[in-house]
Amino acid sequence: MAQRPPVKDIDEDALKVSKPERHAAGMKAVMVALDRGIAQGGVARTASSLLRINQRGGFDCPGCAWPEPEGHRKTAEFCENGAKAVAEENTLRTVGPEFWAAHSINDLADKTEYWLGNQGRITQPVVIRPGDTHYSPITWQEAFDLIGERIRATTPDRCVFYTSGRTANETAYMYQLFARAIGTNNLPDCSNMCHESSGTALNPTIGIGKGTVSLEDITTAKLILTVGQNPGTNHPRMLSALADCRKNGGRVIAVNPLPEAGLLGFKDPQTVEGVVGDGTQIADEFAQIKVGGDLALFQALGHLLLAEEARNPGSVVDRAFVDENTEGFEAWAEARAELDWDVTERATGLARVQIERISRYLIESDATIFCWALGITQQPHSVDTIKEIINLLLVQGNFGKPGAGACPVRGHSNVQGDRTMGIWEKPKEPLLAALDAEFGIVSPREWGVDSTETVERFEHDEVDVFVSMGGNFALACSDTDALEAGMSRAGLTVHVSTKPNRSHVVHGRTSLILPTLGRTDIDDKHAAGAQFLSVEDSMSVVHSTQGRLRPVSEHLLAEPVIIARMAQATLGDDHPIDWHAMAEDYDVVRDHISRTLPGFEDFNRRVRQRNGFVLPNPPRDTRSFKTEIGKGVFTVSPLEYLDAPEGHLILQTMRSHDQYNTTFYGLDDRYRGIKDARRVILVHPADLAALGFQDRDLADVISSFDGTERRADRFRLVSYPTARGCAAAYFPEANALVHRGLVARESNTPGYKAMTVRFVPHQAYGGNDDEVRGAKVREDTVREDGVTA
Ligand SMILES: Nc1nc2c(c(=O)[nH]1)N[C@H]1C(S)=C(S)[C@@H](COP(=O)(O)OP(=O)(O)OC[C@H]3O[C@@H](n4cnc5c(=O)[nH]c(N)nc54)[C@H](O)[C@@H]3O)O[C@H]1N2
Ligand SMILES: Nc1nc2c(c(=O)[nH]1)N[C@H]1C(S)=C(S)[C@@H](COP(=O)(O)OP(=O)(O)OC[C@H]3O[C@@H](n4cnc5c(=O)[nH]c(N)nc54)[C@H](O)[C@@H]3O)O[C@H]1N2
Ligand SMILES: [Mo]
Repeated sequence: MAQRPPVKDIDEDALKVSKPERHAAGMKAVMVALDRGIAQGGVARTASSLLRINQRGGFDCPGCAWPEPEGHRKTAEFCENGAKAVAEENTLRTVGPEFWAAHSINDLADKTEYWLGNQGRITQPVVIRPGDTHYSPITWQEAFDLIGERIRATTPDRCVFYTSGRTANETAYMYQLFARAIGTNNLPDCSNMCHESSGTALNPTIGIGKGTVSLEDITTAKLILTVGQNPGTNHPRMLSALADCRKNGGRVIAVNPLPEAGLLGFKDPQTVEGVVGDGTQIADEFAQIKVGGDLALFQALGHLLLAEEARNPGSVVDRAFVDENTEGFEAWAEARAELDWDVTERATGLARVQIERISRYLIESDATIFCWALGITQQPHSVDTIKEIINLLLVQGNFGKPGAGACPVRGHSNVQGDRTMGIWEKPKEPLLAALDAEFGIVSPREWGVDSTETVERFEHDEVDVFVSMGGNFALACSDTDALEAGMSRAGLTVHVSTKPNRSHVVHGRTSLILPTLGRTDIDDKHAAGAQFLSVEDSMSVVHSTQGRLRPVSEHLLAEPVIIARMAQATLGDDHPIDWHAMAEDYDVVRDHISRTLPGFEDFNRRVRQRNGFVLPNPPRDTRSFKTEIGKGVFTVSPLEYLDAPEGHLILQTMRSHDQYNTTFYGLDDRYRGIKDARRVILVHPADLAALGFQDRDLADVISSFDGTERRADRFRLVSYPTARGCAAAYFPEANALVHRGLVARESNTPGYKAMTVRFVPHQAYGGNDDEVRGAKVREDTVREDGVTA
């Protein structure tokens, strides 16, 4: 199956490549951030919003879920990419009725995400019905009536309620309540595609699906391993914490197939040295691992720790902790007793000496933190890999003491909070029982569908109503072609959005776009006055967030109001849940939360405290583990890694520096030296040569899985210092290559970083690349070797 890439509005042949940078941030980052803000929203709006990011009484940065410091906050407690996220939302460009009248669906189908997102904020609700060629305005009431009618006309299991992780706590709580009041647990969310593997590994081993460290721990750790993440781009404020850790004498080890700028070095733009100096080195050790080789690395480290313990009893294993607080040590130790170094080196691509050196760092440290993100969670064996991280932490007693613990670095700014609020397709009985008692409803007990299962539902025409609370499901999930085709056959799709995106274009037979307020917008159309919302960061801190900017249109509704009115239109006015009261005053929602969710007692008072409050975290607070057996659990996993057959590479997909998931701020990936293009694949020069290609060649990419192939065309191969045998492309351009069956076992997270691919020279369809593919072939594209491409 070939994907037709909508490339008309991006001239991919404008690609420029320069040397990757070694430092992240610095003055350039500040300038880029200000430029983007001013271009979108003007000087005053930019200044007003940037000064409120992550400040008390301000709004939580919609960029990422990294926490804010408790004590002193800098005037500018944001990063280049947070500022870009805010600029994107603050834009004064608008998408009103004239836009929808001017652009038919066929026209929009040819646009890239870059173009769509750049059109601006959606100003009023629109609808498209069977036979229509264009979206056209609809009143809010008509839109809600249509939704209510369609939900009532079908069965609850044929309705799906997707959430993207920007949704605030109160909103998420109302949304899951709505789904359950209708009678379904079909609550897939972006977490299914993101850190689901982390929760799946952590719950049975440490009894909580979240990280166990605080921001202070990061700065006081003796050793931090940052594995499978690119903080310079995706969590830039994490770099100041890592730099502080090093200043305090801690060591940082980066494990990544790519030499990411932020991992190697950092210039803190908040300090004078950071602006003009050479910057701080971040990683003491860079382990350039093969994609999917982490489990092999961690098992080898376990082996080396145990070998040292055998030589030097008491020097490595925290005996008291292991005996008292854990279970399963002996079985794990037995499984790690033998190690095949040939296999380890082949699986990891690392030399034995380097793995031994890393093991010594571990042995020398009495306070170790493992940080990880998607490089770990989007592999077939992700859950086992994360369980192996837990084994390494347990054996040295790295829980519930300063500077130690597990740190899954979350993505969307409230993805963790959404799960806490009950957005989960596999809810636990205590949550459902509490909802039933509080609201007098009977929540369904049958589990619902996750993201990957939703793709299958679409494919088998089993979705009558799909509601998307934010996000861009069509592009974010796997198997783009099948998903888009399936989505466009669904009965009704409802997108609660801020800006146009691809999901609006490959919509259901009837489709609604409902424009909403963003994080930075003021939410003051309530009898009870202006409202605030709350979020939970990566380290379980719950705090308030409140926008202050005047929205670009008077027709926007706040997300809680949209949910309440959907619910009223669906369930009628005599339903036991008082939706109106919640929509009018978010304190009412918080009161419900405080009575139904553990850890939220007295929510309304505590959320108004200076720094909010921290949710209970038994491993961190008391070294206790609420697992089935009440202890931390060592687990034994068989070795697994990715091995591409001859002529193939393992392809990972990742974010560029200029994107927020499916939203593109620009076309540059500055730190990696890629400019003005996105359909590129980074390949090691030796692999390129071995495969018979040259730098900048155009290729079509074929992925294979389970005897089937997927194809995505016209990518430019770029010679790049990635690990051997691996390649890297950008998300979402490469999602068409991800077979929906390629998932992490147990968590069902797509294997976005685990594809087996081969390249073939790009073939122009019908011999005319320009006409059929929509891409311009420029005469003046000259490769570095002087050959005209
Ligand atoms: N500016 C910005 N910030 C963001 C986002 C954004 O798009 N833009 N997205 C947000 C979201 S939702 C999320 S989930 C996070 C994502 O944050 P990250 O996890 O940092 O996101 P990716 O860009 O997917 O980068 C994955 C990293 O893992 C490495 N990697 C790939 N495969 C492997 C492997 O097998 N082993 C190891 N050790 N490493 C591997 C890649 O080389 C890359 O450095 O960021 C959040 N923050
Ligand atoms: N190949 C590949 N695929 C991936 C990944 C990968 O690494 N590789 N990563 C996965 C991950 S980690 C994630 S989290 C998902 C992301 O999946 P999603 O969360 O579904 O996607 P986003 O691109 O973040 O959603 C962007 C849209 O959200 C809307 N939006 C923005 N702000 C708001 C708001 O305040 N309210 C509302 N209602 N809408 C808003 C805008 O209309 C915008 O178009 O993608 C996944 N897909
Ligand atoms: Mo994510």
